Amino acid sequence: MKGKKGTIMDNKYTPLVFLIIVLGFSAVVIAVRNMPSGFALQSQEIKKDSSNLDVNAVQGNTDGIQVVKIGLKGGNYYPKVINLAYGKPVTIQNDGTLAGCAMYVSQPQLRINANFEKNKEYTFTPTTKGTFVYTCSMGMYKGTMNVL
Ligand SMILES: [Cu+2]
Repeated sequence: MKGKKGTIMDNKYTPLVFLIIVLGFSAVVIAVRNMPSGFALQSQEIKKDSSNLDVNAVQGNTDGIQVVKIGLKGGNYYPKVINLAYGKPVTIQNDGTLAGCAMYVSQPQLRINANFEKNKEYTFTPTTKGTFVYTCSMGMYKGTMNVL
């Protein structure tokens, strides 16, 4: 007389059913979170076609200032790699394709904290040599700066 058999079955399997639901939900969350990296991989393949443009860098050099235009292409900043001379001022400009959080360019080691929503350009002087990944405010768009 421990109640209906069905109720006992329910009690026994309820945690299992709950676990399956949680695992299923987790799988969906993981799949969605991996989507941006899928796009990034895709964009890297596209960029192979124009690989010499990727390692571009300074588009202008006026009055000793290195002028670099950056934008968004295939889910990351473009050009993919920017080579900069150490100790000389750099002016970063928006090529017109920056949007949303990509307007906020950040690189703590180089003390870059640009806001292209508010300003047309951003000037800084690289005083640390090395390779630095810069990102948007959320860390989702990426680009590389080499200070040589
Ligand atoms: Cu972002």
